[in-house]
Amino acid sequence: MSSNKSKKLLTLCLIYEHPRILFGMKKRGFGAGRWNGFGGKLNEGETVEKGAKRELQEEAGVTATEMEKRGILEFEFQTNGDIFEVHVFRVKSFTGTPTESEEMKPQWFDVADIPYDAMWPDDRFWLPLFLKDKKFKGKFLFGENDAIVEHELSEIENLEEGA
Ligand code: 6U4
Repeated sequence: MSSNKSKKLLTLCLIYEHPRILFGMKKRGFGAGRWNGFGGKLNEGETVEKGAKRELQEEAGVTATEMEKRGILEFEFQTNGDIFEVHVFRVKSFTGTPTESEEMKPQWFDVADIPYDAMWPDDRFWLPLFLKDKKFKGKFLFGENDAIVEHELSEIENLEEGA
């Protein structure tokens, strides 16, 4: 009967090679119709890094050869009580060519031309920090129509696992 739900861990990978950044148009499921990074849930027993790399491979068809954790974001949805902890990675190098998958249509964008209006509304808060190579931690509370009701965001020096 309790409406308490446990936090679900998700990954989010952004390939950023200044001045271009790769987003995928999500074709189905959670966040469909939005430009997003690549990522998703972890498989059982998988580390966060491994899960991030696997989802990038599955959704964009490329293999990360150098990646770094840049942020941890918590998203809470008032409408259904879902809480996600999203670990955000910067992919600095990769092999392969971004290829459309069943879930995502990849496209390069110039950092001066980021399609914020067609992205999750939190992205315009934290993506500028990501693009400046900062590490960050944040919390976003979403209400009706995925509008942000409350948020906090800070730059940090160290990202501890699971914190
Ligand atoms: P499956 O079961 O794999 O089809 P799906 O509905 O595709 O699940 P999921 O759960 O695999 O989605 O992954 C959701 C993705 O969306 C993750 O990479 C994290 C990302 N994401 C979730 N909320 C976000 C938000 N508010 N802002 C953002 N990315 C978000 O930029």
